[in-house]
Amino acid sequence: MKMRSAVLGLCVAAALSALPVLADPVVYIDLDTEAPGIQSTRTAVVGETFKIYLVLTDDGNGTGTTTFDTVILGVYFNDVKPSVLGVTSTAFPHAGDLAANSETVIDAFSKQPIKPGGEMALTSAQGTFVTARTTGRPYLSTAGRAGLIALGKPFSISASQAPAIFAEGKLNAGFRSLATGTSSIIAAGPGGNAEMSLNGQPIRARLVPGVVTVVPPNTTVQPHNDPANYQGTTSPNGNN
Ligand SMILES: [Ca+2]
Repeated sequence: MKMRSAVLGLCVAAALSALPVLADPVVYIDLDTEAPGIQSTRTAVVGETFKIYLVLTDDGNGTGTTTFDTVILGVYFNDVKPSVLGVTSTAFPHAGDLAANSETVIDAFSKQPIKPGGEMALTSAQGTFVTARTTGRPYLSTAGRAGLIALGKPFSISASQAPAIFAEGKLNAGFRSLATGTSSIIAAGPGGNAEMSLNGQPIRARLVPGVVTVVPPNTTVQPHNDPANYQGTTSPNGNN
């Protein structure tokens, strides 16, 4: 019996190693659009409004390049309690430099051509909440979903390129008065769908949330450009 399971294990291992190793796209939330690099944490005082970037990278696994013709992301937050973060219904996201990654890019919902900086159509993501993959808690709020489609040549991101900004959005801290607390923010394919696709084939991404701590008014907040938060920086003093 032991021998049989060992042989079976070898067969499974051989079958797994024969599978193509796919590139591994990653979706980050950059919580500080002013500071270079990706900041995954920040502190905000009640009433503060701040911008975020939804950033796509490829972590270099497998082929090291991800090609896709469609990307649709919903933004979700308030996984600990309601109203720590909120959005203004009149604040629409703007397309990032990914909109220039292919010759002809259209908004996934308005179907209109779009360039970097262009206002994106925002579609309700109500009823498509996702559960935080890391904590198992459901997200209570959503900013809606937006998307880009490349006509012709697909989008391409690789580990050797700078991270591509999908969109810039805006969030309010302490959406109801004195809603202090913590919230993670995640960008994910809505309704359990994949984040991207190519010719209709779904491509799942690894999702890295940003974590915001909302503190009472008149709290002194340290600058957000703490080098320890830089992606890829391991030295706490940022000297490496
Ligand atoms: Ca940044």
